[in-house]
Amino acid sequence: KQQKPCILWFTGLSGSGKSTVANAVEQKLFDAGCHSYLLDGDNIRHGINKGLTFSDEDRVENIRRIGEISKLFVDSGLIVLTAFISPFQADRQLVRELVGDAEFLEVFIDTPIEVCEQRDPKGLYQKARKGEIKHFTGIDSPYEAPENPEIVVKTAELNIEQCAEHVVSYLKEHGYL
Ligand code: GGZ
Repeated sequence: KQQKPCILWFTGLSGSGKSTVANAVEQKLFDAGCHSYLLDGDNIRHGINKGLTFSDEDRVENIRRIGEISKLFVDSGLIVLTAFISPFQADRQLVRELVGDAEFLEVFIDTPIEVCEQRDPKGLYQKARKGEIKHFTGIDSPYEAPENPEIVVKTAELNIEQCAEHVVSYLKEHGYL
């Protein structure tokens, strides 16, 4: 199966649907016979990045390391999916420069914060509002939306299947699949 290695760099607020859409895209890639790898909080923040906090400084380091790891996987021929808030434009830009513009596809999971807060799957927004969690993205820590993302996904308007199909269509139309 032909595939052009690249990174699908998902970015968006907590509860925006990054992991959900990334998982659905990965399933579609698998069904199409592609080799891919998904990096997310479960295999990164609990593993190699254990010990990093949610301070601005540690978020920068979190994303830097994820960028380096992603590059290794891309070099090995995989389609890499990453699902991190990655709140800072400058850090995402650094990863883009590291892996190369043609290999870096920024996927903005564009879900309004009101919707994310309504979903609140882990009750984190509620805790952040009460001040029980500090530096929570969108509440008392910034999120810088992408200025020129390759792909925009509106999870409040489309279902998961439609969101995943939108991403896969981009890959097909631009010669990655
Ligand atoms: C944002 C936090 C925080 C704070 C814990 N701010 O919805 P989740 O739970 O499963 O995903 C969020 C995850 C964010 O980790 P990332 O590595 O993606 O962040 S970053 O890219 O900014 O480094 C959330 C949980 O961790 N979480 N505390 N203060 N999200």
